[in-house]
Amino acid sequence: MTCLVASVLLLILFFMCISVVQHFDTLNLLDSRSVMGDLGWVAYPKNGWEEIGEVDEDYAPIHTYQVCRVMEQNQNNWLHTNWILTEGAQRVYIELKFTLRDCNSLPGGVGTCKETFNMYYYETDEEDRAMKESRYIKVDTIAADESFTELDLGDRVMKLNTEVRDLGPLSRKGFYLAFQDLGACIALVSVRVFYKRCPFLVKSLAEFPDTIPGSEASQLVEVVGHCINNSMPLYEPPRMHCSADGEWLVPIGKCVCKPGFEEMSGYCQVCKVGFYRSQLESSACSKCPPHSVARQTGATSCSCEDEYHKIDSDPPNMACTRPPSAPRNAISNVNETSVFLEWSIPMETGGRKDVRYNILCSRVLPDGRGLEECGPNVRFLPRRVGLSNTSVMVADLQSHTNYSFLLEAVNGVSEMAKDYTKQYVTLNVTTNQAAPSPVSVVRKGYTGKSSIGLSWAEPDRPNGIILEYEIKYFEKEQDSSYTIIKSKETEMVVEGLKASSVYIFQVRARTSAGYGAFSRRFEFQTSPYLTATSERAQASIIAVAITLALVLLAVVAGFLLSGRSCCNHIHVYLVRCGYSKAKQDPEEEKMHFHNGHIKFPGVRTYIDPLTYEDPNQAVHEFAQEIDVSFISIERIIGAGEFGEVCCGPLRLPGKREIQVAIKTLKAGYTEQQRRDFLWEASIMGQFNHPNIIRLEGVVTKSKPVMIITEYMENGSLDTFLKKNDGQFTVIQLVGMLRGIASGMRYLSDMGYVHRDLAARNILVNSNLVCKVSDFGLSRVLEDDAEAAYTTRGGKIPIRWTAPEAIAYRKFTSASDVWSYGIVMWEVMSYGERPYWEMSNQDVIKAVEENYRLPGPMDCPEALYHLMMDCWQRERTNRPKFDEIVCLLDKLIRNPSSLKKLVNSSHRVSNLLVEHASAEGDCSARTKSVGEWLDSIKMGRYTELFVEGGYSSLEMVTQMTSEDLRRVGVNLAGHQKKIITSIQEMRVHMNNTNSPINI
Ligand code: ACK
Repeated sequence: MTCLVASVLLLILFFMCISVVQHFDTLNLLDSRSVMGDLGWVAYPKNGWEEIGEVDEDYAPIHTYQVCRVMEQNQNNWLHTNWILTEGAQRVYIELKFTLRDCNSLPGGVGTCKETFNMYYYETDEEDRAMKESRYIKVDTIAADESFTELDLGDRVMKLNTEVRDLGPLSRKGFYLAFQDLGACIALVSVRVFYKRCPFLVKSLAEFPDTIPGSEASQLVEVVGHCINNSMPLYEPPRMHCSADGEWLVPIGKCVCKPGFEEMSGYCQVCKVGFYRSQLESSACSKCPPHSVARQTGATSCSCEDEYHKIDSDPPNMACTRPPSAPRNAISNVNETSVFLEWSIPMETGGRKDVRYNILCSRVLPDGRGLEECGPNVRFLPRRVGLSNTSVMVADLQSHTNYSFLLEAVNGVSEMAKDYTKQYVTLNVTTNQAAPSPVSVVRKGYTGKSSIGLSWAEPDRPNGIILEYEIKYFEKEQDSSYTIIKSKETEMVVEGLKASSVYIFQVRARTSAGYGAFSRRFEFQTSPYLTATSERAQASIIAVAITLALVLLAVVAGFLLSGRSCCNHIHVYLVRCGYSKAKQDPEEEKMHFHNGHIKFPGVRTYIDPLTYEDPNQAVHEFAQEIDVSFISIERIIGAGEFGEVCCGPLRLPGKREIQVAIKTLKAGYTEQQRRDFLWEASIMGQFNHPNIIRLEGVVTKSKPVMIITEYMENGSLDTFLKKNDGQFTVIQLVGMLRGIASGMRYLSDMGYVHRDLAARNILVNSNLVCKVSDFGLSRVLEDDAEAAYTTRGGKIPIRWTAPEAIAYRKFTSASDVWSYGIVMWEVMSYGERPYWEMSNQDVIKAVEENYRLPGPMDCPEALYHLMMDCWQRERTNRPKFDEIVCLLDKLIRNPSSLKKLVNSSHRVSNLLVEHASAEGDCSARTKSVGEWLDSIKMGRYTELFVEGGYSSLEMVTQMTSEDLRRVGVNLAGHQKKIITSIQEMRVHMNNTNSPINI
């Protein structure tokens, strides 16, 4: 026995030379090797475990406990540690290093020899040296991976075992460990007790404190970060999740420097004098734009120099501006009593694009007696003030009259420039043809309760052939609203008047020279009685009223029968208000209705660059021109549609150097190709969101033309996933999906429909942040009638596109949600091609027949349910992007909800699954009786079912054939079809314990 003990000791000395590597994430609660004095552990009975007092080569004590009573019966030797404080950890790890003797190699044979020992623990809030074994709970039986023999001792071959066990959830202040030997030959060389911790971290300007993981191995502890000095949260407070392994996972949100500060080397530095930073979204302080200054550090905006101004809606990076100079080259063109005025834009626009023109019209009084402002009868087309074009038509002037027109240019800051003398250009004009002279007398004819007959004589000087008369009338003292009717004759009956009321009438004649002046006013009163003539008129009014009432009734009836919802009522109301276009024109609908409600002014909306006549203007409205000398191209990273995609540093003066991606337009392009290329920049430049690729600017003033965007180190998502197949945790994948959904929520809130959402169009940066990119395709689809089948890639992205968008180009945020479902599938299958090698035609057909992609391998059921919801045929049933973000957040917060994987029957690799969608998750909707009957083409019985009291599917599943007959399903074929479906539902409910969902 002494020999055995000695050999064990030899081995121990050898082990002491092996240094212990400690992970920085772990914190020791006990390390028997680092205790300098006596360990003070208690052995019972005394002749069981014994401590071997040795020192290593540095004379540090080695605490080794050994026991080797293998030849004796009934061994029960206990070794208790001291009280170990948990320091708040709920789960601790115990690392044991020990050697164990192989029983077979013992000289006397196996005997009672054991090759295992037991580890126990006892939790307590205070020190308790009573050591009652009954209080101890067993952690595990520890066996050696390798035991040593006599031979090993001879060869000095080391067979040190290391075993780690974890303990939790712990809830007391401390605990004891105990080792029970039942007759083995063991040397316990070291015991280390530690816990894991997510270490203090600064990420995206947010500090996350040391965090102890939760007690469950799968639990993530959400920690809200604290923004560092002079920074603040962007959109939402930054969050990280501490895993049981002491790792920080799934960063959400971030901090950014406050306005007036910029990020430099992980800190927020104040903007220098002459620089400013106004928006949280912009990254660095910018130099004050022309004609503005920042005299203090930390400026959030720059103030304008004297005589220069800005209006609230001017972007912060816009120069300060001045009012414009006068219009130039004004000319007039007289046509009878109309004048067409035309001019050129002012020499000096004041640095603004919002130059508008106002016209002041004056009539020169006869004999040069001065000027008189043109009255309200003169018409200006399109209008008199706020003209954006450089021409106007002035009509209904008097003939043979001198006029003076003042043309004035104004812009957004004209009102603010109080001291500025307005600059005009004057045009003098003489009309050249005489209009008829005024009608001198108007007579009253027969008069009824609601009508008055009028007659008049031709003007004294018609000055040509009279084409028609205009009769203007209004109720006396109500001249703010009047009516004009026309007549070719010199008499007419004015109808629809009030009884016993006084009306004012005026008449004027029109010839090819224009209108003459109105006659003076004539007052006539309607009668209080019904006359024969007016009775006729009344009768016809009643007839019209009845007809109108009938038409209205028919409309309302049709409306109710068609079962429209209250939303359609809103539409009728809008039609009446003159918004009928909103319904007819899908684009208009987009403008007026946003997410089901009217979009209010002030909510930022995406502006279609098409609304700009000049595409160049659109580009420069939304994208900053960058001087090519600030860019260095370092290498080519890919091939884009219009030319190579490169990367390199961008060094803007006064700004930190950043790495950018550079899309180039290849030489020999047509004007159309240049426009199409820059189109993307006009769109991208309008967005500002952490999950949308950021546009830095454009180079259009030199060749090649370039679009500069932020650089995404990991390239496009599909390639990235294929390269890293199986490398990410589910939580990391969900984090990526959450980012994409958040970007899409922003786009849909802006009213922008992407139309080509796919993993290949998502870019990934070094922090695994995913950003939506590729804003080029949408226009092509919009304009090109053939585009459903010929987009720039040759085909519409059929596999990613919702059926209604393929069938009739109904592209909406809901069709983007369908594509998002496909992206989810791509992500969860690490970049697999949707529908594999199926042809596009087969894909269209399968989707049409309600087949859907099966769940990817190892895909959490909750995610697959969400995908299936995105693929609802009825687009209004698909979730909205904000619901998707909300759901993904929920899953991230509660990762155990991701544990249940998709049932293998939903993962058939060569078959698609029939669409029956989510069971029991928060996004699933319970199918209604009507929807179920529709799905089996028995929709005609919906009303009978509901009237018969079967209003839910739960009730329907209780139905018998007799019940069916009772509600009124009499045809045997129909009964059979419905009963079969009910039986299927019963099976489904028994299997899933959940209601029937669609
Ligand atoms: O998959 P990739 O490496 O990522 O190859 C394509 C290629 O250019 C053609 O589009 C890559 N690419 C495009 N934009 C960027 C960007 N902003 N950062 C990094 N790579 C980009 C894309």
